[in-house]
Amino acid sequence: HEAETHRTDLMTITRYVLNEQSRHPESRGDFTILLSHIVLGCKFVCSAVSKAGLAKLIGLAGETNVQGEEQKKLDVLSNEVFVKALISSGRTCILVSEEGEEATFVDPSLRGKYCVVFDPLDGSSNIDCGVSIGTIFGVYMVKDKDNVTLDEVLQPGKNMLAAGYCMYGSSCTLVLSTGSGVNGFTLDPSLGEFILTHPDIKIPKKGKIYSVNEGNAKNWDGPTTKYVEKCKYPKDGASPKSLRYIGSMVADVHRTLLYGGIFLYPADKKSPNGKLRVLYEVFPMSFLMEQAGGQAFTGKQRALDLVPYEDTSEVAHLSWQL
Ligand code: AHM
Ligand code: MG
Repeated sequence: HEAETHRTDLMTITRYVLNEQSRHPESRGDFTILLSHIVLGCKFVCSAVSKAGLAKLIGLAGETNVQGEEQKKLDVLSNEVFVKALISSGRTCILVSEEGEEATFVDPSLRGKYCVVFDPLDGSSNIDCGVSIGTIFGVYMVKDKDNVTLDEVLQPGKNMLAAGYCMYGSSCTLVLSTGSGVNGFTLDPSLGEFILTHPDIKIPKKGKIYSVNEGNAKNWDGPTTKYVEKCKYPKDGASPKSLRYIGSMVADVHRTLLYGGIFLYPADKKSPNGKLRVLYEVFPMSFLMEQAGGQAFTGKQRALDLVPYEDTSEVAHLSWQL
């Protein structure tokens, strides 16, 4: 049957978001435009990452090219591409990137109503060995774009309008939530389009996997140590859980979303607030987790209730409960 071998009705990410938008008659397509610029950034990074192994040969980020010129590192390059794409969308007013020391305030002539917080290339320790890495982003909306201050992005994660990540792995997958569930889109390289492949993602109710950097165990607190011990030596006769840890948050979270289980980066004696950054790591991922039916906690409270401080290096202990 032809329809089974060749899908002929392709739900692209743009078509999907336009459909969603048509349910809000007041919407004027601004989010669709913003998203198409985020998607452009993701496609660029995907292409650059897939060529990274050839860096020495063709002269890519972080290496010296054939002309002997030092190339920009992949994370710096990715950041520049995202910043330029977001500004040129004409729909943003503040950008906060993991790569930038300070927030970028968009020139009034190009200003729009969205604030975007993002980590353009997360999982830096995995870049040079070809392991999955990703981009993480979250979107806030301002009330008055002509009068913006940093306070617009120093809001709890529950005020985000949308969040997502793109994973550069065996395939390039973009997972997005605009506040009504979570959907996954996979890049078809021959079309250059993200196609809906994972509609309405829900995290499995039970999972057999825990995901944590156990190398930090000597610095953990009592409850964390006890929890992980229980994963390995369950008292109730259940089978022990499996450990999977990539060290790329996007990949570890993606697996957790699809297979279930728990991912955690607990606080420890060395980093009393944990390692992950609230604004562009914890919030977007917690937003997606909740939208997929899961939970995200700091150990003390719901992660999305945290209020970030002006210091954008603010971090939090994060865990997703089973
Ligand atoms: P990065 O922004 O320097 O890449 O660090 C963030 C990454 C996350 O993707 C991942 O969850 C974590 O660091 C892994 O840290 P560790 O290597 O300490 O386990
Ligand atoms: Mg990061």
